[in-house]
This record gives sequence, structure tokens and C-alpha cells, in this order.
Amino acid sequence: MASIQTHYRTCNICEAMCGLQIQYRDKEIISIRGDKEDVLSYGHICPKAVALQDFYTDKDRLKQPVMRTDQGWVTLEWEEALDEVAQRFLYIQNKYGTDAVGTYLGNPNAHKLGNSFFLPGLLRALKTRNRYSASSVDQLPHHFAANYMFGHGSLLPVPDIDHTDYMIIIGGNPIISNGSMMTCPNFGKRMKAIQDRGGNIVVIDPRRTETAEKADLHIFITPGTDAYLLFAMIHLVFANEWVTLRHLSDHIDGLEMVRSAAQNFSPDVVSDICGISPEQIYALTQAFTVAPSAVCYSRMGASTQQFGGLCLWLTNVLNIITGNMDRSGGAMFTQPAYDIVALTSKKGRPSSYGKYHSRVKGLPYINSEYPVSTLADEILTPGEGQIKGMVTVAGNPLLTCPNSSKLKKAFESLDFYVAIDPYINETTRHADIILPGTVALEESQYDIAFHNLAVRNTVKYAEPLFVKQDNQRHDWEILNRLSARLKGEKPTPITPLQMLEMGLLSGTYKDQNLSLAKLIQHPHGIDLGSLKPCLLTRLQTQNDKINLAPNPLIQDIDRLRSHLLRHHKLSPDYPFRLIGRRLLRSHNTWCHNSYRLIKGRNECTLLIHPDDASKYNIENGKMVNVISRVGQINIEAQITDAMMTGVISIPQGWGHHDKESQLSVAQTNPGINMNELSDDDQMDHLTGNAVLNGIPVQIALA
Ligand SMILES: Nc1nc2c(c(=O)[nH]1)N[C@H]1C(S)=C(S)[C@@H](COP(=O)(O)OP(=O)(O)OC[C@H]3O[C@@H](n4cnc5c(=O)[nH]c(N)nc54)[C@H](O)[C@@H]3O)O[C@H]1N2
Ligand SMILES: Nc1nc2c(c(=O)[nH]1)N[C@H]1C(S)=C(S)[C@@H](COP(=O)(O)OP(=O)(O)OC[C@H]3O[C@@H](n4cnc5c(=O)[nH]c(N)nc54)[C@H](O)[C@@H]3O)O[C@H]1N2
Ligand code: SF4
Ligand SMILES: [Mo]
Repeated sequence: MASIQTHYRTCNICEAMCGLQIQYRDKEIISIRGDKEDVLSYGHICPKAVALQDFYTDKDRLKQPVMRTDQGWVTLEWEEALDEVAQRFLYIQNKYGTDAVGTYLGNPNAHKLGNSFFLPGLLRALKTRNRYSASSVDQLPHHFAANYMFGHGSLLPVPDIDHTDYMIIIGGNPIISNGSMMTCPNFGKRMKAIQDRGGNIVVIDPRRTETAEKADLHIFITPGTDAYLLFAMIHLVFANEWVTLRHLSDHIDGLEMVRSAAQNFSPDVVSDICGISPEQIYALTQAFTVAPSAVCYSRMGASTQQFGGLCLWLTNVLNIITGNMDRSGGAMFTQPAYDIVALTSKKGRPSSYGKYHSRVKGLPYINSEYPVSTLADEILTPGEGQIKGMVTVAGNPLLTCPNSSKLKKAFESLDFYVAIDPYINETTRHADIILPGTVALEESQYDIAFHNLAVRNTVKYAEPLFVKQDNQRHDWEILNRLSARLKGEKPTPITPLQMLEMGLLSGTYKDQNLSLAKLIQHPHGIDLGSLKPCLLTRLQTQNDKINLAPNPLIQDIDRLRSHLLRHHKLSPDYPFRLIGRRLLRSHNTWCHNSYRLIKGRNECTLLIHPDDASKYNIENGKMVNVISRVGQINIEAQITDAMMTGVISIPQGWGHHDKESQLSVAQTNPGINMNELSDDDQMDHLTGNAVLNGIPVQIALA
């Protein structure tokens, strides 16, 4: 019998980049544990990492192309499948124009090295403006604010959690999510360290989350009103002359504009709408400003709401005017070994923001794409430029994007749809052809996106654990070959590893010769040190200044003000606000086919406050009917005072009822799809990001 061997790599499921120690024999995994010597995660893992082996062995996983026929799915050879896909797309584009083929890129792409390098090629080959991605159901407001303030959508501030004395978390639950736009393995331990050194953590959230339970202070806030709170805090910083700009003082434009904008949002003005007393807003702001160092961090709850763009802008503003931007213990910038910002710098060139407008709703092009909330409109509305063909890559939009029923109708109406995806799930089961790539353990691993967002500068690379079979293809090979066929050219001979190595060898650490050979000799990663002030060397604005008051954001304040006047009247038809939540053993939609992650009690429940429950005669375990403008669902109630009154919570990423999908494990515990309720018409009109939190709903006992 072969001997047991050990392999080190980084988990690529979520953004935390936990180091793994995997023991295996031949093709069999013996154990998956946290790698104690990992330079970033120091041994931390969550229950999901162990499921990496299930994705590898999953019997439902496809390894060869399949085509949907009247007799069911039939297997195709790779060459034949790629020829067919290219011909069909070219036919559609010849007949209806280039924009008639649309693209949707899902979340796992950001976690796969080869996809990061080869997706741009597919987009260039298709030449379509109809590009969509999971960004606009997630973090687009972060990119928007960064683009206008710092000159590049990926120049994103990260909380310096290992040195901060005071952290405000708005709309994030990192104890469960392990951090987002903040790669922070073992957030719990790092949070405890803040407290152990005398610091504080404050959570602002309509639910007393797992993170809030461990924080020093939790403040309930009415969903969708964070921009008011942030403005009131900024108001107080100016009114009390607490402004400190430190080393950035000569590098900031627009301070006076922000001061005057904040004048209208005193704590007295916003208190009612936020559900937070003026005294509490004052105390919070004062504590933030007197702390030796402090950072305000806003995430999903702040981003996926009607004022997402303003929230993320104001978060940056608060950090800047209190002297906490680009400073130890504040909001800092990474210096990644593979520097996406430097390598994609457009300094001095106009950005694509607002360059085009979507055909049906006239929504602006942002980050080189349209908001996915309008994808269904573009497929369903006839006329020149209508989408007739789609390709999805690592995405499950029928479960993850607003108004699932409408999007489903749209996908059913397509002339031709291709999925690059290893599963037949709720979305891909509508595909004409599915092209499945390899999964994590069969691939080289380097996190281009998440080293850029990590709380510490480190670098780490791993080789594939298992060699793929001859009949399998990596996602990047599929992308490369398909792009080549669409362009009538040969596939590019350069591999992702060559591209990666070129970036590493020419980047910030070129003196250290970070070749792949060297990284292989350091299987636990190489530590490059804690975050250091570097914004002035990394700024991408044309005049080398931080733009504190970008025009589009200043203009959006009118919308915020007019909403304030109307807000007190919640529509009597929809008296509740629905928010989402994440579960520790679940990751978006795609981890539910691992039995070890879904076994046990159904966690896909509706959380509701006891006072609200009793008004509607709702008891624990009873089914509740939840209705929004666009749809309705029935879901089991779980009564808890962790909810704010008037607010209910449902987990995201569930709803595996579709009989046509082939997820035999997930279907045994399908859960409920909350995007049957989210409204494609409700978005942050500035950034186009979907509203997935604070959805107006009504409830009744089912
Ligand atoms: N209501 C509500 N909706 C939400 C959210 C919310 O909080 N509330 N969260 C939003 C957020 S933050 C996100 S990021 C999106 C995610 O939205 P999506 O990206 O659309 O959804 P995922 O579940 O991440 O998609 C996973 C897809 O990738 C496939 N996949 C898995 N591994 C691989 C691989 O290695 N290669 C390829 N090619 N495919 C693979 C899976 O089979 C599945 O089809 O959902 C958003 N939707
Ligand atoms: N276990 C697990 N981890 C994950 C994922 C997963 O599905 N499961 N998904 C990954 C992905 S793709 C992402 S993007 C990240 C997301 O990471 P996080 O942003 O940390 O995760 P969420 O749980 O979505 O946190 C959103 C919080 O906002 C609160 N909230 C809702 N509305 C509002 C509001 O209007 N104002 C305020 N202040 N708060 C509000 C919610 O109650 C919730 O606690 O997690 C990643 N990690
Ligand atoms: S926290 Fe994220 S990266 Fe770490 S083990 Fe869990 S899923 Fe993997
Ligand atoms: Mo996400």
C-alpha cells in the first residue's frame, strides 16, 4: 500500500485564504486540517474546508461536456462541444449583433487563478457590452467608491485588524463569513486580540449576529439607513473640530464640499430613521475619534442596499477625516506580490464608468459591466440588442440574483445558453451545453484577488494535489480554446503559471525573486510583513490626490435627502423589511451537495422577533408565508430576540427544489430561495447594485 503523504495548499472556498494541511494516500484524502505554520491563518479552518474532498469525489460532478437533448443529457467530445458553442455564438452575433450574446461571471471565478487570467480573453472575443457578474449583487459599491476616490476600482482599503484599537463593523458578520473585502482567517481570534489589548469592537446590524454577540457593543439599525448614520458621524467630526488628516492633508481634494454636505445630517435629523438615539451616535463618534487608532468597516449589509454607493464612500470619508486612513490600526492598503492595481493601471485614462447605458432601463455601465438586476429585462425585451445567447461561468444566477422567477423565465427563452460549470444545477440545467472544468484539488492555487485584500502581506502558491484525468479540462483551458475559436485564432500558448510568475517577478518584491520554484519551497507561504502606509505611492488618480467629494456621489445625496422625507411612512402593504444571513457550513449556492455540510437540523429558517411573531400568531417551527412585490415563499419560523422588531431574516443561497437539476445531496435538504422575494426594480440607483437587504415584505401564518 502507498504511504500517507502531506500536501499544503490554501482553501479557496471563501475569501479567508486558510492554509490547509492535507494528508492523502494515492487518490484518497485521509484528513484536511488547518496548517499551523501557514503565515496568514496560523492553523485556522472552518468546517467547509473539509468538504473540498467531497467536491473532488462528487458523483454528480461533470467531467466531460454534455448537451441537453429531448432524450436527456448526452456526452460530447471536447472538440465537438467547443466547435458547436463557437458556431452557435457566432451565428447569433452575425444575425442579431454582437450584444446579442450576454455573459454572467459568478463568484468562484475570483477564487480560481486560471479564470482570473483567461476570462478577459473570452470577453474580448465576444466583444459584447452585455456583461454581467455577481459583483452587482455584492461589492460593486466598494469598487465604485474606490474608483472615484483613489482612481482604481481595486485600490480597496482593508481594516488593519491586527493593530487597531477600535473597529466599527457595519453590515458584516465576519465570525460566520470569515471576512469579505477583508481576507482575515480566524477573525474570531483576531477580534479577541483587539479586546485583549484593551480595544473595542462595535457591530451595527439589524440582527444581533454571531459577531455582535462577541463584540463590545451592538447597535440595531433600521435596514438601509446606514448612509444617514455615517453622515451624522461625519457631521459630528466636523462640528466638533475633530478632523485630523495627518500625512494625507496635502493630498486631499473636496474636504469643504463634504463638510457642507454633512451639515444637513445632524444626529437629530437621522436618529428616527436609523432607530438610533442622537446620544448614542455622539458617543459612538466620540469613541471612534479618541481611540488611538480606529477603523470603520462596511460590508454586505451596507453594500447591497439602496444607498450602497453612498455607504461605502462615507465609510472611506469617515476613516480619512479622523486620520485613520493609510495608518497602522486604521484602514490600510495592501502591497500584494501580484499587484492587480499596478498591472491594470489606467492612470490618466478615462474609466468605463457610465460609458454606455443599458438598453431597457438606461442603467450605467460600471466596472465594465451592467447591473445583473437588469439581465432579465435585456433577455426578455424584444428589439435590437436583445440578448439571445448567454454564457455563464461559475455562476448560479437563478438562485443568487433578484427576482428569480423572472430570471428563470428569461433563461427559458434563450436561443442558446452555455454554462462553464461542473454541475447541473438550478441555472445550468437550462443550458444547451455544459462545459465542466476541474475543481480546486486538481488545480494550481494562487489567490490573485484576495492577497490584494488581506490583513497582512503574504504570498503563497500550491501545485495541484491530484493530476486531472486526460478527458478533463481546466476552466482556463476551456476559456482559452473557446476564445480562440470565436476569434478564429490559435489558443494562446501562455499558461496562467507563466502569467503569474511574470507578475511576481516584476512586482513590488522583485528583489526577493518570488519565482514559483521559490514559492514551492515555502509551502506555508512567505510572510511579507504587516500592512504599511503606502497609499501615496499607490494612488491612481490623475492629480495624485484623494478625491473626497466625487461628483456622482455628491449628486446622489439629493436622493438620500428626498428619501428621508418620505421614509417614515412604511407602505402598509409591506410592513416588514427582509434581510439575508450567511450560515457557517454553507457557501452561497454551491456547497450544499456535500453531505457533511448539510446534514443535521434545517438552518434555512425565518428569524423573527417575539413581539412580531405574537402579533401574527406565529410560533416556533410554524410555516410563514412571506410576500414581496415580486414573489412569495413559505418558510419555517424561528423566534428570536436577536432580530430587530419589524425586520426578518432568511439565509441566502438556498432553494434546490428544481427536479431537473442533478444535485442529489442538496435536493435532500433544499431550503428556500430568498431571491424569489428580492426585487429586480429595487437597486442602488447610483451603482446599479442590487438591493438584497431591507426588502419590503408582508408576512402571514401559512
Ligand atoms: N438574497 C441574496 N442574494 C445574494 C446574496 C445575499 O447575501 N443575499 N449574496 C450575493 C453574493 S455576495 C454573491 S458573491 C453571489 C454569488 O452568486 P453566484 O456567483 O451566481 O453563485 P455561487 O453560488 O457562488 O455560484 C456558484 C456556481 O459556480 C459553480 N462552480 C463551483 N465551483 C466551480 C469551479 O471550480 N468552476 C466553475 N466553472 N464553476 C464552479 C457552481 O456549480 C455554481 O453554479 O450571490 C449573491 N446573492
Ligand atoms: N459561511 C459563509 N461564509 C461566506 C459566504 C457564505 O455564503 N457562507 N459567502 C461569502 C461571500 S460571497 C461574501 S460576499 C461574504 C459576505 O460577508 P459578510 O458581509 O460578512 O456577510 P453577511 O452575512 O452577508 O453580512 C451582512 C450583514 O449585514 C446585516 N445587514 C442587513 N441589512 C443591513 C443594513 O441595512 N444595515 C446594516 N448595518 N446591516 C445590515 C445582516 O444582518 C448581516 O449580518 O461572505 C463570504 N463568506
Ligand atoms: S474560512 Fe473560508 S478559506 Fe478558511 S477554511 Fe473556511 S471556507 Fe476555507
Ligand atoms: Mo460575495
